Amino acid sequence: MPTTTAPTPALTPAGLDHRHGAPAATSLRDVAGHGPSAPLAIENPSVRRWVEDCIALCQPDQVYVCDGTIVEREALYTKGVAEGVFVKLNQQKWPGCYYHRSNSNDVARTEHLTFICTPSKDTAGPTNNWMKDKEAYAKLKGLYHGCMKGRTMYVVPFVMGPIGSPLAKVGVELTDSVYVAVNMQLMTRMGAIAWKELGDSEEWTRCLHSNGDVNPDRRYVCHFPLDNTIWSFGSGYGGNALLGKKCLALRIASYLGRQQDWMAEHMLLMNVQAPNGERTYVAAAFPSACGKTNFAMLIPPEQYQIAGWKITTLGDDIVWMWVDEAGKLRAINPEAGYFGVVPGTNSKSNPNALASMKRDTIFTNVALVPLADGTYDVWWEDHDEPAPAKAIDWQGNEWTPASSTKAAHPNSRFTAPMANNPVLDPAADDPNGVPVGAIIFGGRRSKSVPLVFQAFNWMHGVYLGATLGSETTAAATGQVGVVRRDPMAMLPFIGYNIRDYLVHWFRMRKKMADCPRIFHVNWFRKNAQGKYMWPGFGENMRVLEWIVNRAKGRAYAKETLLGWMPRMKDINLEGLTISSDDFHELETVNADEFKAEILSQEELFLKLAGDLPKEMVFQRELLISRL
Ligand code: GTP
Ligand code: SPV
Ligand code: MN
Repeated sequence: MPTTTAPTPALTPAGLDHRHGAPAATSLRDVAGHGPSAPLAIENPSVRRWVEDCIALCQPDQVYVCDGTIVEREALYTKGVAEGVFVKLNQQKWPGCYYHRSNSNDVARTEHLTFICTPSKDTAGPTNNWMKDKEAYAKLKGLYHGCMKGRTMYVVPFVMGPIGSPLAKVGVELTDSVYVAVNMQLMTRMGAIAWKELGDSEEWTRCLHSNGDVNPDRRYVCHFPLDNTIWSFGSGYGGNALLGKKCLALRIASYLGRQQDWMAEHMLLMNVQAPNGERTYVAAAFPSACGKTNFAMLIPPEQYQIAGWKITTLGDDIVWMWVDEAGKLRAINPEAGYFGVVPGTNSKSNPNALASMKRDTIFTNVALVPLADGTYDVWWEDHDEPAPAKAIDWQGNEWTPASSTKAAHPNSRFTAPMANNPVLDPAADDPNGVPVGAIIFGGRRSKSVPLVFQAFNWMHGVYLGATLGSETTAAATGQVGVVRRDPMAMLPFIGYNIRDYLVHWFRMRKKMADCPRIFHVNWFRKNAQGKYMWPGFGENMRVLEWIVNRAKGRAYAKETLLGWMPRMKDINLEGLTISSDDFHELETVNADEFKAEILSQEELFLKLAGDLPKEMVFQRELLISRL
């Protein structure tokens, strides 16, 4: 386990500047790849053997081993443009930026086609789709057989986690998608650096991906946690295809973390710096499309800026945490880029996200806007600029402001290197990570759930996380807007039995000398008119200030049946036009509504049936007795 050191002070972490300085090791000719029988430039014997096996199975025409250089990236874009995978955007307005439109049947994660594959169903548990590992291998081998004929296989070595971190993990993804190869270069520490990190080790994640024929009837995202292996077929989209992200850094990593006493969580990681220079690192778990990227890049209201408050970002989607020798919980962000929701992003809602996507970014499934000079611009709903007179929508159809459909898909995304973020935290690339001062859980709840409250203690906090409810979003296919239980915002990402996952959370407390305080937030409560009652975004700073002060043992809170809650005067509302009636409505806990809430938690309890950790039963009893 790493030792505790101060964060490194460099603002642009070494190796993360994707624009300059990378050695030009690749020529344009090389990116065309080599015939499959040519000797592979891979030194690690276990990787070489596995790649050879996959070549024999998938039968690509060409094999290309990625080195991660900027020259290579340009060559991959050039190839992608020639193949119609990418459209180069107007380079004056969007330097280094490209556009991609995925198949319209392939625009979000497909949770019903995502499997945990193990010998026994109990390892996967009641919340995952399960396939027997042998059956899954046999079924997918049939699909992979010859699937890369006429295509190039890209060999993508990558590291999840800052180089040199004891938690850093190497993966190798084989893919027939040039889009995936370039995305992996933006999202991970990709290329030669991964071979160096790996050395001769046989401990690395085997990631095999093919777009196949992008047919939802032949689409599988299969995880083999016992074999450190991921096989994904038939989808080119985000979490289904960029296998370092949800598949490795959450599903496989959560399984490894349970065995090795660390945690992989669907969380953002940020630093809150107070006017006196005091730093508090905050990790927050919100389900997909519920505000992690926005919160991680929060711009404090002007009065906070003047007073000297600063927010800096370490990560926006995934956090790995462990307990150091001093008994403190520490965290790193395993990723090196952002794969963020685009619609709704503008200079008011999230200027830092907007700045992050100004250059060297891939836009997926937004609207494409042809310009008079033959070049292209992009547009999306709630853009700063008004809608263009004419655009091509995410399905490839002509779109005008009069169209009744959306120009950009609600789950359209940008891929940007995190080095682009103007408020990137200096410790974002520190292998020793940062100490976690507070953990926040939050969902999208239009009713019942108050703005903020604090758990009584760790055990209660784990219960709050475990029973987290949220209305579903466009980030996964299926119905949008229905409340589902999403424990720790990890329902789609726990790589093993949820019973063991919850026990792991409870037990982690015993390793810590002192533990982070745990909070629950809801930015999405609506009034009777259906309007959000809380302004959200930058104004969330006001709630964050209270959280930080509580975590440091400074702010007041009253005891309620849900937990510790601020009174109106405990939150700085100066400059906000929120009446005391509105604030009380926002923080109201209605006992009858909470009875219904407890009943709806049964959905989760029933799934866990006889396997419910006893801490969960007791916390539930305590809550009921407080009602
Ligand atoms: P994933 O990348 O899917 O994991 O999503 P995420 O959790 O990073 O969510 P993101 O920050 O991209 O926000 C998703 C949507 O929530 C966007 O449409 C935002 O405009 C909206 N949103 C984010 N923060 C707030 C907030 O404080 N209040 C309101 N009302 N909406 C918000
Ligand atoms: C999410 O859905 O939580 C995402 C996007 O962060 S994806 O990488 O597609 O899973
Ligand atoms: Mn996410």
